[in-house]
Amino acid sequence: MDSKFIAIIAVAAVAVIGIAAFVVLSGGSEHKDVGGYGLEIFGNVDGDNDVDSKDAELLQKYLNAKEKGETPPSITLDLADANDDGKVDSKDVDEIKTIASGKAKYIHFLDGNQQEMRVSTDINRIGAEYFCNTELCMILGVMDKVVAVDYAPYMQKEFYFQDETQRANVKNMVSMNSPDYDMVNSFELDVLFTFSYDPDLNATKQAKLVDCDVVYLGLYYPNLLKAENSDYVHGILKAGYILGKVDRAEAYVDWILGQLNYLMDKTKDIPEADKPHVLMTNYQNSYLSDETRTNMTAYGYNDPQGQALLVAGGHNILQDISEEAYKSGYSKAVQYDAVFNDDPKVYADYIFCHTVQYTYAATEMKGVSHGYCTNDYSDFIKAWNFAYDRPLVADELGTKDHLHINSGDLRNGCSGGVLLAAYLAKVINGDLFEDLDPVALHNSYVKDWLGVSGYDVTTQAVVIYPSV
Ligand SMILES: [Ca+2]
Ligand SMILES: [Ca+2]
Repeated sequence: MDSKFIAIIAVAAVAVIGIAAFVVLSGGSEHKDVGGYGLEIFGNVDGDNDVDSKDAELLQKYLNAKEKGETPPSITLDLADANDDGKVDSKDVDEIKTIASGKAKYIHFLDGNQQEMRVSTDINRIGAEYFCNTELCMILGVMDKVVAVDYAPYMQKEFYFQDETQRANVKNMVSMNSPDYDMVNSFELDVLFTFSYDPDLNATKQAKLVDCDVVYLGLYYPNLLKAENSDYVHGILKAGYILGKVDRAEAYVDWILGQLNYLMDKTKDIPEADKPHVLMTNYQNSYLSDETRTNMTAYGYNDPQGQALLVAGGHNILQDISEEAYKSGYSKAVQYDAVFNDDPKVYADYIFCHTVQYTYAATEMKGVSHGYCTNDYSDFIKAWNFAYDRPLVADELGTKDHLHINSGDLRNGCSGGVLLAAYLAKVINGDLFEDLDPVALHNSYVKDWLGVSGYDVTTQAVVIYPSV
């Protein structure tokens, strides 16, 4: 069995892949209790997912009890020093009130790598890396402050920068995997939202970029199965506090969690034996796209693609090939005959092929043109035909419409895998999801959350083939 696996280096996967996210409802001023716990912003002493008056009241009670020598209420003491002066006292109560009112000058928090940061909220020039951070800036309504993006979103600037003047002026940071620091410094950023989770790379960026806070939010880890406590949701909320858009961030998180609950409510009772068997893979650098290759990527339990499948009510066939491979890491390379064989326990009813065109490493992968700036499906159709014609694939699936080629946007945007899960659910469990229209959901994400009006993914984007 060992020979069937080739370890995939996580960093390489990040460079090629990325993450996604979604949403709805214009964010009003209503304060949402988004549920969940563990938001790592200093001042969140009650340990839920916000910094609000309840935290101030709780810390005041704690201080009062300490002063009187009484037993204080339980608080998250590690996050109590809201003003970052090294002490926990009444000034932190005041600071919590200031944060809750949206007037804090700094936000003190742990980033997506658990590193302590204190970031100025005086932000006028934003740099955003990759699709997830760029889309988050759209969602939070701060796109007018984004002055620079890296290669991948820059190549899609017709979509991401709807304002023509801004589109003409936005700077291309090119590869933020190996940045040109002199160039990036010339853009005079106040904050850079990084995509890479490499703490060394992020530390180098912080050291080399002048007067710029380098913030790794952690959007790469949506954890769809426990989304409310994920780095992804916490990253959105942290950005809300940093950018003064808490209500909007909470509304978006509320939408994400609502969509996931809707999907999982319908799929949670499907008996394991009745779940469609699915290979979650990618098209490029694979047996499916290259006659010289014998291996394919299989995404497992920890990857958003594997999690989207579980939300959609599917059974991941990597689990049948190797439980250990399924549970460890994010993906494994498997030999084609580990999937396509006579073993009755290992079979695929469906195959979904993720694609990436513009990478974080600032390269373009040819032959899979897709996304929000093209409606030409010819690459996807060609890929679909090629993959289906590879030996054993047709025998495995039996029907060609059980093979799908899907856009990287479904994973690498800011929908946290929700859109991907919705498309998957419609395809593999359509009888359970007669009332689900993933295209309408996707259009809602674009219009109500990204804020792009007059756009229809059906006619203006390349998302998934065959269409759903
Ligand atoms: Ca709180
Ligand atoms: Ca303090």
